[in-house]
Amino acid sequence: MSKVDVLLGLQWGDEGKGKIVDVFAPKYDVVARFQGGPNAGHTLEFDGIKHVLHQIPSGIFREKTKNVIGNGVVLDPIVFKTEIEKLQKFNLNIKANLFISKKATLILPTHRLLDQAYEKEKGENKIGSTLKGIGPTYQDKIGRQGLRVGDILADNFSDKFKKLTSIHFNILKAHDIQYDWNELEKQFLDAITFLKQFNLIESEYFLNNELKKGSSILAEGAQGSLLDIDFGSYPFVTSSNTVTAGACTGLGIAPHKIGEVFGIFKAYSTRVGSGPFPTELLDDQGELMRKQGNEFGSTTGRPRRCGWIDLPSLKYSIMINGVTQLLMMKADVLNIFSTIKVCTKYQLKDGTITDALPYEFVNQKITPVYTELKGWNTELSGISDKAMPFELSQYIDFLEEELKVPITLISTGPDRTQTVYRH
Ligand code: 2SA
Ligand code: MG
Repeated sequence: MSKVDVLLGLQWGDEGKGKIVDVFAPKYDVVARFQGGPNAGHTLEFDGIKHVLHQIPSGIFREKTKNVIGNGVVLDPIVFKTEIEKLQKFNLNIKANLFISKKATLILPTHRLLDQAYEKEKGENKIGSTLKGIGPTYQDKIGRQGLRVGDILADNFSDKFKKLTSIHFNILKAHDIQYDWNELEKQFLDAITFLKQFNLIESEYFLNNELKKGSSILAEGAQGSLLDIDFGSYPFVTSSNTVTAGACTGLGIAPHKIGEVFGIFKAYSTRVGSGPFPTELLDDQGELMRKQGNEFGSTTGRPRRCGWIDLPSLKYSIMINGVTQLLMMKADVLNIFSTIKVCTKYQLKDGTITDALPYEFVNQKITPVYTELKGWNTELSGISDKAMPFELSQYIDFLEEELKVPITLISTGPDRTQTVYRH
């Protein structure tokens, strides 16, 4: 029997998962999403065109790849419809290649309104959510009152929809949120009709049958490990398990069927939304990194916070995920820096030096302890493993030594072709 490889981000998201899934996709028969929803923005670039996918797995551009939206995902039918319509001009065989779990939870327009209301209520302490309704939808799932994709096929769907939205309206009464329900409801019901033409399936059977047939499956993570609901910097996290274990529950795959775990990280760090970020650069260098790396949210356009690489948090992610191979993205963004800093340890408020993440991570100021390395200060386009600038090799060796996992791929630009394989 074949196995499910997992590919996920080890930082706060936007590590470049979209590009890598696209590069890896030809090796896999199936690409599956196991958590998150339209809060994700996976950017793929090829043939000079940039594509941003929110809910559809990144294997959709490959003719022979089957794509699965798993039970762990929260699906917004309205966003889904828009996304499919945008893809129509590329003549992809979407209807044949896309499969959606009946057990995936539906995002209703009222979930988006609730997301807004809760963020507003939190004021200064807001999570900085993407306002896509992610938190409120997972709340309803866990609260056992959510609506699922499979429900749209039943006769009583509109009753269920009315019942849940009336619960939401009661909560919204206490908040000052403006909306035009007639319009939102119409959009939603149109999108539900649209959704019905796709393959709505028991995806756990589908995936396990594919494994029995010997198909190779890639589980594609969204957001990042440090945004995991259990292990991230709670409460500044997303509302799902973004780590490897989430692929088991989000797809119905047994733990021993997990194969390689690819951990993606950027050669530096970024974060969108609120929450702790020990190595954040609030100066010109941070600004330079943002500009150089074009660090703006692909879902919301928000500027991303930028800083140096953070090894204590990477080690933590590697541990929780069981990472077997590391993939380093956006090395080219550091071309312009003559010195590159690596945070190897944290200094806590009481002076303790540690490379572990303390429980109090969220509530105390952490001072990074840096090791400085010389930058390569040269263009990386067209380089190969054999002809890598010396300082870049040194940077990679240093990271491998610290992280104890091989770095098998370096990305030096957004295009499929700007990829260097190692080992
Ligand atoms: P949510 O909307 O409830 O999941 O927000 C909770 C926190 O999770 C963060 N989050 C993200 N961080 C990075 N990238 C994400 N996706 C988009 C992208 C973000 C964008 O790929 O660029 O366009 O702004 C993502 N999704 C959620 C979020 O910032 C909150 O801190
Ligand atoms: Mg992203």
